[in-house]
Amino acid sequence: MRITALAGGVGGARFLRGLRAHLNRTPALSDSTITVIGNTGDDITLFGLRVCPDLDTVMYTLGGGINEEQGWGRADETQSVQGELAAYGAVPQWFGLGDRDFGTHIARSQWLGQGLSLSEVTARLCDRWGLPDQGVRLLPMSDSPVETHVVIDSEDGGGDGDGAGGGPQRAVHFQEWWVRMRAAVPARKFIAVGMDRATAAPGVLDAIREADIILLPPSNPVVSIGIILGVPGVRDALRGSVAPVVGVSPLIGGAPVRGHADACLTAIGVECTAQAVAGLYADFLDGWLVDDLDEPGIGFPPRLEVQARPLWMNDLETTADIAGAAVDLALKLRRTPSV
Ligand code: FO1
Repeated sequence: MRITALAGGVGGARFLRGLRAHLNRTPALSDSTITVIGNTGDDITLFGLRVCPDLDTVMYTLGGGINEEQGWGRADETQSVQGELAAYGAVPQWFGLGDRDFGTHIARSQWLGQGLSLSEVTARLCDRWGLPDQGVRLLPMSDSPVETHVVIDSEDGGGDGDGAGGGPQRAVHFQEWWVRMRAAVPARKFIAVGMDRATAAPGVLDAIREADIILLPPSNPVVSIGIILGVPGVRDALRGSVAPVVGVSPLIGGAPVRGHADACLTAIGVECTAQAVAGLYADFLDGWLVDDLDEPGIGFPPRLEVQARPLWMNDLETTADIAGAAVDLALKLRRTPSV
């Protein structure tokens, strides 16, 4: 079976690892392939190197190299290079880059500099991590650079405003808002810089059109899934897909499982509920897994098949069960073509 998933960072990557585990333990599905369409809106250039956090998080998590307790970056890390950069006063120092992780960014930047596309570079990096052997293909959503920037009030986050609030605004890179400011200052708007010139990377639209089922892992609906949906053609392909689209709520009982999805949803004026997130996807979503804390019968878009089950991805086994429930719901929706 061909599965296509749109994924962001840590939550998405962990779900995908559980999905692979579920497929491997299910004989009828073990030869299934997974095509991941990865968010590149979090990408940032630091010290002359191109860093792709969401692509790397999926790659390291599936490849077994992830720093498990952080959910991002490499296991067994050291910070010698960052220490040297700090000694030279090279900035920024608020984004933690380990020595092993630098290897990925140097290789990526070298190959991009030689004219390879981000897709080609990502495929090379994933080869090392054995993703093809797992039947997993990781595609950047676009080969042209797209960066999420966040509009905040100038006086916030150490700006030069007059402190009176409602004054002038400024835009900061998503990573500065997410990491340095810990998303603690109100985001007034998210801008996907470069999206107006972006096209879907090779294979992205076909991966949606040719999928047997399409899954939305519990990634951030605004700055991960939402950015991928902004790539020309992606949303239309999802709307027109024969394959059922099943998502997993990133919110449990009205709170994000991790990260700052609540701050992101507030910024776009959307309630922090499983219902409201389903509403963001209502034009293409067929099925939606919510936690038992969220009442499946109330406030969801009509015709959406909602199922409640525990959604805490505590360990690989539990995550495989959640992924299995999403696959089973999609297979059920495949059998009952919408009238
Ligand atoms: N997140 C942090 O909270 N602090 C960091 O210093 C940090 C460094 C970092 C380096 C490489 C990488 O791939 C991810 C990193 N992240 C860090 C996580 C990153 O901000 C998020 O994973 C995504 O961009 C949002 O999903």
